[in-house]
Amino acid sequence: NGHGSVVLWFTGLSGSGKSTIANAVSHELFRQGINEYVLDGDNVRHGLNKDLGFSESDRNENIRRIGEVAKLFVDSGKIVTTAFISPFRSDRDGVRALFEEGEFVEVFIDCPLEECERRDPKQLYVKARRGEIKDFTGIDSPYEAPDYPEITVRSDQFSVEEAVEQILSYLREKNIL
Ligand code: GGZ
Repeated sequence: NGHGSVVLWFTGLSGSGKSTIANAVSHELFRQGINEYVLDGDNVRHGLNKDLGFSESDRNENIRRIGEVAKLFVDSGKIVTTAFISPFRSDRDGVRALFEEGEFVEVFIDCPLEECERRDPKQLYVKARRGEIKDFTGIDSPYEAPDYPEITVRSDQFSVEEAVEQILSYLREKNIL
């Protein structure tokens, strides 16, 4: 398998489509016989990071650990996709600094808050607006959009299939695939 090893580091609001697009990219890479893995809330926040909540310091630690795990996967030769809000620029830049040039591909899943709130698949925004969940990203906790992401996906304007194609064409262009 002559592919490069990189981390596709997704960042974006809750409900922006990170997990959906990450899993669709994963499915397509797997179909192409590529050695890949997805880290997301389901396999990380329920296990390795189950001691962490959503305070700023817990999010810092969540992202720091995920960055270190992603680094291990990249060292093992995989393409790893991560799907976490990762709201703080300094945390994402700290992860970027663990990697060689070109190994860290920041993928901004850009979707306006109003659209994420309209989708609200888990009714979390409704609860956050009512004050039933506190420190909710975009409501009473900040989201710092990346200044120079390698890829920006406007998930409110393009389909999941188009988003996957946008990401795969970047990987082909950079000779990662
Ligand atoms: C943001 C929260 C919160 C708060 C629970 N703020 O849409 P989801 O449900 O499935 O994804 C969100 C997920 C965010 O976890 P991350 O590990 O990605 O966050 S971070 O990178 O900031 O550490 C949401 C749910 O957990 N959730 N409470 N207060 N999202």
